[in-house]
Amino acid sequence: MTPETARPFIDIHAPVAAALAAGKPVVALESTIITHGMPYPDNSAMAANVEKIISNEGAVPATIAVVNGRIKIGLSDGERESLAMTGGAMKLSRADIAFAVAEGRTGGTTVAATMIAAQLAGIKVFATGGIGGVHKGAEKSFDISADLDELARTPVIVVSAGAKAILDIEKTLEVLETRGVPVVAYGSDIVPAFWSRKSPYAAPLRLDAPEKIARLYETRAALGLDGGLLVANPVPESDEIATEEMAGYIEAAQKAAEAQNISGKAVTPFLLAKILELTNGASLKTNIALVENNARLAAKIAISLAGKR
Ligand code: PSU
Ligand code: MN
Repeated sequence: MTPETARPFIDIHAPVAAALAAGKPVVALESTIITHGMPYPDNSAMAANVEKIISNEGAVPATIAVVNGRIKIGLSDGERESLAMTGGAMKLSRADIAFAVAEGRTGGTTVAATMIAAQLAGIKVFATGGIGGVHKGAEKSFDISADLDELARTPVIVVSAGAKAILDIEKTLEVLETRGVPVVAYGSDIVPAFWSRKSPYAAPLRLDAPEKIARLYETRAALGLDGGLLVANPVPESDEIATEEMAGYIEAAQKAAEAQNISGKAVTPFLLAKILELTNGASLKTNIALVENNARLAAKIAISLAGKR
């Protein structure tokens, strides 16, 4: 798909189209976190709130999804609410976004599919919670998220709280390095672990200002280096759950997944739901806080990039 041939399949929400035409800052948001990552109505409130945060920062939010076969770049309040309520939405990555379009289906876009759609629309910055990565036990299951390959090929800045701690963070970092993806910890020497501010791993790169992240992105483009940039933004201290505390919940969730033979696309949503249950909702509160924190930083990066032209 090139932007030209993709155009007939894409609907750009009016405020997003206006911002893009004027060179104003736009921040893309994913929707698997809405359809598969959080329960209703928390997902709906989170999605609306994150958009508001981006607007308040001075950028234009564009929540991306596939609705009845249309690639939506930005949703109206009503479209966003009905997506949050949809029971049967697909989980769309690079492998199945075209299927959903061709078959007129509805789905939430993962980090990978959201990057693809953002790139088609000309959006350079994208905020999420945590990226997919190398699952624990991947040496047996081969379960490695398509998000990693997408980061290697599609030039979009992805602002995350690191890789979800349900993953093998060390192997995830190794794959990102092999595939040439810069991993930049924001204001930290340590890679964050989603619900916790710290993992056991040193940050491959560190930057302390949104302008510096924008400059790194432009420098990579100028050097002809393909692919995206992963920003790992630690969750605010007041919202974190300590690494040691999370470890127990993660292990229990993993055991439950094994016992119930959960595999493939179902693994991440299952683990997130299980952890929510085990933490009595505390993990969800943290998840929402970190997405909001990432939206704020993504808006600042987009503003810096827009100011450069
Ligand atoms: N971050 C969250 N919740 C989520 C996800 C990310 O806070 O539900 C989603 C993202 O869309 C990510 C996907 O791309 O999980 C990864 O799924 P998989 O491991 O199957 O590639
Ligand atoms: Mn997977």
